[in-house]
Amino acid sequence: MITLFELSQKLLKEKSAALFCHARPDGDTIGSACALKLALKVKGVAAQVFCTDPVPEKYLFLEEANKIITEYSGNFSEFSALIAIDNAEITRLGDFAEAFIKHKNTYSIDHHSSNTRYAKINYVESRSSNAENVFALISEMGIAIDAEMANLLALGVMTDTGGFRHKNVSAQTFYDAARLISFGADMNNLYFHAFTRQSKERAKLFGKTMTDIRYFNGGRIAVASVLLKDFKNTGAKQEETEGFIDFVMGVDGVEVGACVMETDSNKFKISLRSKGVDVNAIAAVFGGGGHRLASGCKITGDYEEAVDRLVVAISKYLED
Ligand SMILES: [Mn+2]
Repeated sequence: MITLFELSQKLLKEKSAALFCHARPDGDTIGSACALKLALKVKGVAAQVFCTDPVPEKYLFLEEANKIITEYSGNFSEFSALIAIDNAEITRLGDFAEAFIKHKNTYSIDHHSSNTRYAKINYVESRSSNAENVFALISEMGIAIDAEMANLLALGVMTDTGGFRHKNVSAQTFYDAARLISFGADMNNLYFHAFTRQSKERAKLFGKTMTDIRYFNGGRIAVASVLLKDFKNTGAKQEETEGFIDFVMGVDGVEVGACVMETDSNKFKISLRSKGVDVNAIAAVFGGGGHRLASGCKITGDYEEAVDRLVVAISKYLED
């Protein structure tokens, strides 16, 4: 693999760069792509950030997030380099994947150990967030980190660690976060926008959903359901159910949690979480998958039947 120093020297020789976030963009891909764009501009490398999907409303408080381009008719040959940011696989680039494959000078800067090395130049370093890789890269380029860059990078660190709560948090995470604060990152404001603030519609849906959590197997399995009528009654959007499952997992005694979301009439998208049981195997029963402690699947049919099938499948994996 290319070293950070070699990567920094190569990038500084580029004339222009198109940076790509991944599909359904999160704070890490947005923050690290926008920060690198600003850094490259300081060194005279013209740069633009692209994303196949729209930026979630909650990140639009950051000026740079508003400048991310989602519709583009060009073929990117006018850019000397294409850089994928936080994309473990080429398919994550969505509509831009084809142009990326065709371009002769491509980079991938990522922190997923599963990265498939689809670019010509791959810099993959396993850190808690990709923002930490970009932070190290910008520092290596000899660029002074300003408050705007620090904020963008801190957003990445914060969101990919679930607000410094996930298992991926290390001393290095806090060390990088501390330095970003010293460069002007406003952690309180970032946290508020990334995790606290919500629409009235979402607050209403959240309250209703948690009031009606259903428990099975003596409370070891919890099922939170969000049906089409709940979206209609509250006015909340499907993407606003993010974080629901995490709340369910905090309930005492719950070992496996499921969030059953009706996406279309009698079509359910299930998110599964566990404190030990292999929910990847449970999701596989329904043709889904993911990780051992977090996975997902889809079930079609009557709601009660869907919950029934799901609970039966989970019960088989619960140890006595
Ligand atoms: Mn990431």
